[in-house]
Amino acid sequence: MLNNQYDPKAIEKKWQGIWSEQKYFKSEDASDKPKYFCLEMFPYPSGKIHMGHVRVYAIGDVISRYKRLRGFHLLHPMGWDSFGLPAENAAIQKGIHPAEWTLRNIAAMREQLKSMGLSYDWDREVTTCLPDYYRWTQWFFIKMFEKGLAYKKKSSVNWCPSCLTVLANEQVEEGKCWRCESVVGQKELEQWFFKITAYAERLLEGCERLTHWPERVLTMQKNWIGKSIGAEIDFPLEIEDSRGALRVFTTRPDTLFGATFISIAPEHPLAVILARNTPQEKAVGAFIEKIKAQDKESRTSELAEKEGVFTGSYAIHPLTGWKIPIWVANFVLLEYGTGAVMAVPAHDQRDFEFAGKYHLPVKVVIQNPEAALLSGPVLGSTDPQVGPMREAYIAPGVLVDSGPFTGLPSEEAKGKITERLSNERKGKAKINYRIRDWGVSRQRYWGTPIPMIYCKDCGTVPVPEDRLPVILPTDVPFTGKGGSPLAESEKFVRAECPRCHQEGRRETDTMDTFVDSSWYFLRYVSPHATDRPVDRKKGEFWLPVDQYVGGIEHAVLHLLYARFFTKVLHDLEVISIDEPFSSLLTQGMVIKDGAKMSKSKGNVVDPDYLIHQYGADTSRLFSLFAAPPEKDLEWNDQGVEGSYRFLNKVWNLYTAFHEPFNRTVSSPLAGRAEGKALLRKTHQTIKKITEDMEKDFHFNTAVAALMELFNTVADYVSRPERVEPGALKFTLETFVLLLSPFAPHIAEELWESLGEKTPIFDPRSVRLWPAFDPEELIADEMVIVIQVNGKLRGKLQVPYHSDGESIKQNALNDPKIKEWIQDKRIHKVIYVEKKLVNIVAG
Ligand code: ANZ
Ligand code: ZN
Repeated sequence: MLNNQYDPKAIEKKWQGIWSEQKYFKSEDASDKPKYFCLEMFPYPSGKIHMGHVRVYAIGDVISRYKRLRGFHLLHPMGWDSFGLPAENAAIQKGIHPAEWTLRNIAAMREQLKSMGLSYDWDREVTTCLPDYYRWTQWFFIKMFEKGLAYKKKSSVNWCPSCLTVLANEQVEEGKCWRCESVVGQKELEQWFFKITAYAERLLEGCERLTHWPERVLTMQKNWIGKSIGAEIDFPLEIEDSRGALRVFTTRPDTLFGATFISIAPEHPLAVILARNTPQEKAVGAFIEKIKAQDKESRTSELAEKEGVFTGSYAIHPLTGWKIPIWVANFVLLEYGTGAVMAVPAHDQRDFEFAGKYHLPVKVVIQNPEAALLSGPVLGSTDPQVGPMREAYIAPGVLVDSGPFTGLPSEEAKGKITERLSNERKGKAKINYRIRDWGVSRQRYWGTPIPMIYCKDCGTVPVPEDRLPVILPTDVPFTGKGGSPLAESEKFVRAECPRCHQEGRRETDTMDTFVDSSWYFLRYVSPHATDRPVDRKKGEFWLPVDQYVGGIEHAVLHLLYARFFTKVLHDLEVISIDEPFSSLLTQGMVIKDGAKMSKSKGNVVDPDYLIHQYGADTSRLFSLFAAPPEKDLEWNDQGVEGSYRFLNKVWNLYTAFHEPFNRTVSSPLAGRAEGKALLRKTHQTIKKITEDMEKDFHFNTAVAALMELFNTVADYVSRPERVEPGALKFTLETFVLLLSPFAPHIAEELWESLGEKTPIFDPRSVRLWPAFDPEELIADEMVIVIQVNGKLRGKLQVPYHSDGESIKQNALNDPKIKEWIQDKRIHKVIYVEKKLVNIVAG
């Protein structure tokens, strides 16, 4: 018997209790059913879930529950991305130890997630800050070190003066720290790097196989990897006691004859040397100092003012022998290509602006064959103005003024010129990648310690496997000042060299938290394995992740790093897959009053309040109904009220009508037209929702279809005398099953009220998702249009399965049609299947 009043609190508590006590969502590592690994990006344990979490976890839960009902064997786990800055900041500000702060937050958030009724296998929980997990993060680090994929080098790093830490390029947004928004500076440090560049080509190739990833994400990944096909060209130097050459990288060797100067990066080692003993020496020194103080992002942005200074020296053009001035320019990066560029102002916009500013010559070497001739002053001209060109001509075209290559199409000339340079040993074809190695050192406490020991005789020695994990010490003061906090712990720093046993020093940097999250999804496969990170056999059963759900903000970094790790671990034979996520869904943000919900904007809605006030089912239903998953969700109080009202109406209808179902149900289920129409609507809804779920997860239209079906039922039962119990029972059962992935608690309760003994999500129940009967989708009758000489003259209602001949006869015998054709000869009667009859008469 159902209560008269919908009481989400009571129902949700009851079903969450049953699910967890009877371990409905525990995943065994084998099954006859096909497996399905559904995963949402795990949260950082900040202390409280927010609406963004509600949204992403509701999406993942609907997919998981739907797949369960479709007969899949699910893995749906949850964990905590629990190393990171906020814990340490809390330690500095509030004096709580990061471990305590983090574990307390995890406990609170676990309860919140449980109150949403998410179908997780909580026995597989993974927590990256615990030694049983980070021990394997350290193990991977050592394996990568042994393979030459982890190495140390001195490099200029982004330094946040407020967080006092190194930031990865990706953590710098418009020159500011991604977390605290302080302006980022530069600092030289010895740093650990992962050689992701060694995997650039495979990461790029892999994109082709990711056919179930959003195009937008793939484009961002490809751009980040940034493959450029071109050439390296040597420009001999014209300075005393140097017979060397300045090497440039270009993607446009076809424009070689238009190179009128060379630009090098301010950090380029030749910058100072070239200026030495020239009148430019002082100016170059000052310029370099000025640029070094700026951060790279803003310096090289397209909008940044192009600036530079002449070095006082020249290089020789490799094919024409011309003398070409060498400049230092702010937009040239040392880390990319060779750190030097042959400037072709006529065909490169940055060079064009630079030439305009410093009155450098512009020489056109590519003409658009379809347009008026471009003209710019030629090299050596006394008129240094940029001429009639308003911007660089960057499109392909035909070569002019290019010696023996004049007249060639530019695409063809790229190869020809490269070939010639190559033959003369003045250059060669070259592929460059924009992606840089991944700097993983952090001068922070709350992260995975890097398991390395420095010995004055043996050098850099990894901690032996059987001595892992290197445990984070607890005797570290949190002042928020200075370098690595671990360096403050004497006990930690002093360590015996594993090779020669004399005293050495431990590495005191910890790893970027992106390292932790680069393999957590693999750990869910065998979360308790103590002798290996991932059980390979179990991995073969569960991997890859079939569906990954998370925010678009992770489109580049997390996803790229996770793909990189997967490939490395594949090569180490830890796992057999080499792409981690078969299908990716990137959900939109939750917006309120036109801005992303955030504490700083003061526009947050607390999920606790929502769940307390309306229940988990309403919260889930609202967040799934309000927008398609990949679009932003605009918060709206009425929407929540609406979802709540809907569930109340559903409840009330079932309370009123669960009586008749106890009667035996006859077959066929319906004899009357109304009953047949109800069954038809039910089958159509099954079809619609199944398609929405299968295709791009259109949960919002699926919920809309459910609401429509509900209205049809409500209308049907409004006149009890016409209700046929069979038809109603079928529809009410179906409706509950269709509702169950979205609002699982109320669905279980209603299912029980229908007299069902096995709960919907009981793993022992057989496949439950309803199937539609194609026959039932069809109406009994159909309407056929009758035309006479192509003009609409009447309509015919006939049984759906009528044959063409009898329809034609019916049309000819129709009294209205008879009037139109009475004095005419019938030439032809055409029947268009299930649509129309056309009578040709005259
Ligand atoms: C001559 C040229 C002529 C270029 C032309 C472009 C157009 P992507 O596609 O990003 O690889 N370049 C090379 N190294 C650079 C560096 N370290 N810093 C800044 N710019 C650099 O771009 C390659 C092009 O960017 C190269 O081709 C070079 O300019 C410039 F009509 O060479 B080009
Ligand atoms: Zn040693």
